[in-house]
This record gives sequence, structure tokens and C-alpha cells, in this order.
Amino acid sequence: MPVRRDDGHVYLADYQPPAWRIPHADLRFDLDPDATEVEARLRLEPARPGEPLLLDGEDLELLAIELDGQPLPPERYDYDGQRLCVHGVAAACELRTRVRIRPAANTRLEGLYRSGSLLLTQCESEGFRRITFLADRPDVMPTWRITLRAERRAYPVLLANGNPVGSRELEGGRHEAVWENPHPTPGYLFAIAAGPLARVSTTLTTAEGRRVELNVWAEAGDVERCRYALGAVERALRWDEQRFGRCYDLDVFNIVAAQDFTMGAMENKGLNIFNARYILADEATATDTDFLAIESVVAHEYLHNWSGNRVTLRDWFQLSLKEGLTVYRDSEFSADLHSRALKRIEVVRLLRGRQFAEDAGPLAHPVRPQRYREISNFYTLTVYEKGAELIRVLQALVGDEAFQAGMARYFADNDGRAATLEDFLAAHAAASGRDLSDFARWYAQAGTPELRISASFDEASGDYALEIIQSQPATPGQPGPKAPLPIPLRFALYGPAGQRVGAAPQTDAPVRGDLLELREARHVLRWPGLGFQPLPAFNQGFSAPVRLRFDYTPAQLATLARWEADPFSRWDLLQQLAVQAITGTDARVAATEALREVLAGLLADDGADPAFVAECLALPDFDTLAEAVPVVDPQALAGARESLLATLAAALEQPLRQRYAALAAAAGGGLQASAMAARALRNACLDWLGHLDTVPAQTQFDATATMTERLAALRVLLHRQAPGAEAALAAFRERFAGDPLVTDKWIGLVATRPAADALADVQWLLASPWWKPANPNRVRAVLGNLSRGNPLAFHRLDGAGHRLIADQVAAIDPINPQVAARLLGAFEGWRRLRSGLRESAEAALASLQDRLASADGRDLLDRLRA
Ligand code: 0A1
Ligand code: ZN
Repeated sequence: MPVRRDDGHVYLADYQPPAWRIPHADLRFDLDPDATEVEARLRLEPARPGEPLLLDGEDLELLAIELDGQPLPPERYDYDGQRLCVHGVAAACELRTRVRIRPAANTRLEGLYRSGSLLLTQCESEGFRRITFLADRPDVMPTWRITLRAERRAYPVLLANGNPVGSRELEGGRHEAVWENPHPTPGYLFAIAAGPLARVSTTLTTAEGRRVELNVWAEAGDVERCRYALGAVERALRWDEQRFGRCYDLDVFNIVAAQDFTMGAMENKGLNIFNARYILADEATATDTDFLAIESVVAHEYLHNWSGNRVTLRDWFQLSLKEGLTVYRDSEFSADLHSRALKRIEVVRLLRGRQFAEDAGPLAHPVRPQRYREISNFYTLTVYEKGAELIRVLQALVGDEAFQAGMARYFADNDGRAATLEDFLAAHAAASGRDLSDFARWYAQAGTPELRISASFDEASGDYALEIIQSQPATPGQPGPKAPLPIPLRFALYGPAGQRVGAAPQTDAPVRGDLLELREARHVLRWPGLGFQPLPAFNQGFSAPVRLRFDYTPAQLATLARWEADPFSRWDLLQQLAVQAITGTDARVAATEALREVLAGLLADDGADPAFVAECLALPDFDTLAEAVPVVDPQALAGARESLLATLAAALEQPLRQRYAALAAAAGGGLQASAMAARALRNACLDWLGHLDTVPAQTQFDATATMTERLAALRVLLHRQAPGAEAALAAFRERFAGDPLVTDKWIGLVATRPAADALADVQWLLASPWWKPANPNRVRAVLGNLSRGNPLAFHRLDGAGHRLIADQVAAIDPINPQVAARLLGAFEGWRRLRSGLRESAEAALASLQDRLASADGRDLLDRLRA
């Protein structure tokens, strides 16, 4: 059981293996929303004889307790509402407990809770202990037998982990289902789901010859919208067989969609539980982006069956071992199935816009933290997204073949075990023959490394050189100095006519083709007698998660954008041009003109993939821009971005209109890549044209049959305050009134209207029947969008945006602490705000000091204010 030090933190350095093992758990549930009874029979074995028997159990009403069939007298145990201690046991035994819990009163959505007509569980990270007693830690891994009993009428379907092994009718209209999970599985992967569920289903045979039934379950009215998700499971299952040789290992794989769910989804063994937004989709109610997100989240959870479940974690410090690795795996899945370049663009946007900000602020932490107060605050972009980038760094350092061998070895060596990062690195070190102790530093050091690169050219000798200096920023708890990291940096040099320079540089850093491996704080690359000054390009494909500084002129960026063949790099160069056009001083005019020219070329190029052109039209978002400046002035940044868009839209009006019109037929319907690409570019054009004219948006809104086109049109109408905006919103609202997920969409548009007075609309929403503070999706739709997607309203000069979010965090904290803490995270950039706003954010945070009771909220607030 992790021990907290006096400072309230759990430390990685304090890890102790479990004193007691629990080889098997047999649970019996009598399900009822108001009072569920849970009987648990735990087989217990001492791992270190002499240690006390301690089990986790939070807020449980203990009804009965027996040891080896004998009731335990009160002096033999203590239960303080957190931990159960059984005295005087030294040998293997069976503990039987009976507890009562109250699902309908559980608004935290951790443990067993009610969502609509369903009863569901969420146990990661420490929710199991709210269901019954267990050593609730990932390195305690029983096999399970789970018996569910409930009234048949209200709960006709009863699901749990593993395989179904029996069912029967009981007296009084009740029935029973029994499940067995033969795989050693920690409590955080435990799940049950009960209720009036309907399903879509298919069966297949795995590469190992196992017959498997795949089911996706939802409330009856939603089940037709589960078909796409079902297809995604099948694709993920096949992909893991082919790419990593990993097969599914039970007779059934079930997914259940829930309207109330704190996170995106959960990989419970054999019974994934999902936020409905990552399952339910058809073309009338979901956008193309939704479809792709569904496929990727379904794959993510499925892929956890090996990276997380079969090989699980020794302790929560290893979280990125499953999350970073599984994000890496799901993004490879999406890249293999669709476009590698577009997937990379999506990932890098998120990393640069959001993870870099996290890594640069008061919440920065290493991918493997050294300590935590509340583990649920560490499900972060750093652990997930930077963690995935580190897998990519490893792959680049050891090469594709050794990486693949290392993965096979990791799975084979650690199957059925609770592993650590060291186990992962040991497998890769063995497979590649490379010492990975330098690479391990990436997991321990927080902050985004910076590379400063400067070029020099000697006219007389024709010598060319690049100097690369690596530095690591100070972060909370890590003032530095920090050791240099191994950084795989792709690079290219171009000659005057755009030809690639083939000559390898002279350098002390290892170079393999176009991949340079930085190891020291400083490296110099020399090309003696090159004879001309080349144009260098770096970090193609984002080979390393670093900030890179090299002084390009706008003309050089535009030239490289023409010469670089890789679409990701071309997109990246256009983003840099746009950053110069928005935040630059001297280069601004030239950057705008260069951007116009390149975009005009792209719009005119019928051969270019429309989806790629759409990505190029999507200028860096506010977060990315905020990362590029030392002091954030939201009004100035948003204003400069807006004026760049208006200028470019006016200059490109004709090609935008032409491209928009030309793609109409291709955009019709269907989920094939060409149709999605056409819709993406049409919507990007529509958005730009919205700066000039909202008539096309109105026409599209009235005529379309797909949510992709309808929502994009509504966005333009609302955000540009078009004459028909109110009527369109009312029509949309009514058409989808019964659908909470589509309701979240229009609410999101209202909350992100780029204007200070959008705050009044949010206040109106908070006073409306649509406000449901216990539904995490709705909280995100209203307040997540305001705080993360509307800088002009959140950072209002009068401080009203900051105060509103702080007040709502205080109001939501007692309902769902995890949701409240996430919302509070929107303040992470507060210290870099311009004066006036910084004080207002500081005051809003200070106002929360005595208003947050939860461990999640307090932990985050203290770190934000430290
Ligand atoms: N493991 C899940 C997401 C998840 C994370 C944390 C939770 O509670 C604190 C719940 C779910 C995933 O990566 O998909
Ligand atoms: Zn995950």
C-alpha cells in the first residue's frame, strides 16, 4: 500500500512490493441503484510474512466480515473509512466481506455509479476501493469470478470482465449472470455494466484460432449508431495481430457506451466502458472528425489489452508505460489506416499547442513523475502525448527493426506481470544492443528541450557549419542544470536550386543518413569547402519533441515549403510562416505575402490532397501562438490572428470560392477518404470566406445532410454573427433536442464565439435547462470550451471570465472533483499573461483557496499557485 510521507505525497522511491498477494477474488453483487450489496471472497497469501493485512476500502458500509468462514469479532479488525486492517493473520486465508454502496448518490463517477438507466463502474486509478475491499494497486492481480444479480426488468443485461460462464433466473423477478476473468487483472481494470442495453455484434476468428464475439452496447435508441465503432474494434484487433503479433485473449470483447463518463474511455479487461461521444456516430449526428476520433479511441482502448492489461503497471508512477505506449500504438494504427502525414499534423498540433504549454508552466512534470499527491491529476498531455513521442524517439534511436524486436521482447518477457519503465528499457536494450541509460533521462527530466541552431559560412574558403546548442528549461522541483538528452534530429541541406546536398557533415555526433543524433549540449556540423550557403531544414516529421530556434526569413520558409517533399514538413513551415505573420515585428509584412503566395499555389493545385490543403489553411491556434511569445496578450494575439485571416481571405477570395464550388460534388456523403477530404477543404474555405461573406455558410447550412457540413456552417454563422445566425441556431437546437451529444456541439459553438461578450451567452447557458453540472460532457461543452477555446471571453479584461471559471470550479468540485480539477488546469498559463490579466487570474485562484475540499482540486490549486 503506497505510504504517504508527511508532505502528503506518495514517492516513487518509497515503492514496496505488496505484503499480501491476492491470487483470486470472487465477488457477488446484488445490484440496486440506491443500495447495492457486494460480497467479496478474497484468497489471501502472505508475500512477506509478519506484515499486517491491510486493504483499501473507501466510504464502504461494512455489513459483515469473516475469516476462513468464521465471523470476525470487532477487536480483530479496524476500518476507518479508508483502510481495513485485519489483526492477527499470518498465513494464507480467505477473507469474506459484505458491504453496501450507493450508486445513485455517486456523482464522482468513480466506483459503481448510475448513468441514465445503467449501472456502471469506473475504477482507474483508485475507484475500485469504492466498491469493496482490495489491495487497490496495480501490482496486485487476482483472477476473478464475478456474479451479478439484479431485477430483470430494469437490468436485463448484466456484463462483467472476462467470459460469461452461466446465468439463471432467480425468485422475485431477479436474475443472475456469472463471469470469469482468468487473466491476472488488477482492480483498476475491474468493470461491470448493467441495464437495458442493446447491441451490435459480430464474430471473428483471431490469428491464433480463437472464436471471438465482439459487441458494442448502448441504450436501445442509440444502438444503430454503434456500427462504426464495431467496425473500428475489428480493424484494431486485426492491426495488432499484424503489426505487433498480439492476439485477443477472451471469448468476448464488450464495449458499453455511457452518457456520463469523466474521461474518454476505459480499457477494463474484456469490458471497455466508453464515453458515448467516442462510440455513437452516424453521418447526420457526427462529424468526420468525430468518426476519426471514435476509431482512434476504440483502437486505443482495444490496444491496451496488451499494453496495459496483459502487461500492466507495477505502480502509478509507471503510467506512461501503458499510456504513452498505447497512444503511440493507436497513432500508428491511424497512420497505417489513413494518412501518416495528416495524423502526424494532428498529433503535433496538440503537442505544440497544449503539451508544450503544460511543460512550460507550473504543472510541468516528468513523463515519469517522482511523486504525486493525487494520481488522477497525472493523466496529462505529458504522460500521454509526450510519452508517445518518447516511444518515437526510442524508435528513431534504435532503428525500426530493433524497435520491433524490442517490442516483441517486452511483451514476451512481461506478459502477466506488473512492469516498470526499466523492464521496457531492458527489453529494448537487449534487442538493440544499445545502452539506453541516456534515453531514460527523457522520462525523468521535465520541460521541453530547446535547440538553438546557428549557421556560418566562410566566403573565402566556402566552408559551411551549423552549431547546435541544446538546453533544458528549469521546471517545478527541477531547477537544473539538467543533463543533455539523446535527440534524434532529422535534417537536410538544400543548394541554390533546391537540390539536396548529399555530403555528410563532419561532426562528433553520430549521423545515419538524414538522422543526426545529438548527445551533448553542443555539436558542430561542418561541410568544409561546400562552396555555397545552403538552406537547412530541421526536425522533419517532428523527429524529436523539441523547440527549435533557427532564424529563417519569411522568404526562406516559403522556399523550403516548396522544396521539402514531405507534406508534414511543408505544413510545419507554413505554420512557422503564419507565426511570423502574426507575432513577428520586422518580418510580418513579408511573411504575410509569402504565406499568401504559397497558399494561392496550394489552392490552385488540383493535384494536392484537399485534406492536406485544409490543414495548411488552418492557421496556428491561439495556444500555439501563445507558446511563441514571452508574454501573452490575448487580445493582441487574437486580434493579430484575426486580421491576418481577414487580409488573406480578401486576397485569396477567388481561389477560395473556386475551390469551394469545385469540391461540392466530391463532398456529398460517405466516409471514404476522398469525401472526407473534400468536406475538410470546403469547410476550411467556408471558414475563410466567412471573414468576407456569410451567404455560402447559410446556403450550406440549409442544404446539407451531413453533420460535418452543417456544424461548420453553423459555426461560421454564429461566430460571424450573420443575419441568419439566431434562426439557424434555433433550427439546429430543435432538430437535435433529444440528443445530448449534438446538444454539446451547439453549446460548444456558443461558448467559443470569439468575442468578450460570449461570456454573457455562457452565463445564459448556466442559467438554462441545458446546464447539467453532473454530466462531464456538458461541463466540458460549456466551461471547457470557454476556458480552453475562447481566449477573448476567458481572459476578459475586467476579469469576469477568470472569476466565472473559478466559481464554477468551486461549484463542481463537490460533485466531480476530477472534472473540476481538469477545468482548473485552464489557468496553467496564468503567470505568462500580460499585466492586468495576470493579477486577475491570480485573484481568481486565490479566491479558491478556501473553497476546494477535494484532494484533486487542492493538489492542482497548490501547484498552480506555488
Ligand atoms: N486509461 C484510460 C483513461 C482513464 C484515465 C483515468 C481515469 O480516471 C482517473 C479514467 C480513465 C485511457 O487511457 O483511455
Ligand atoms: Zn489509455
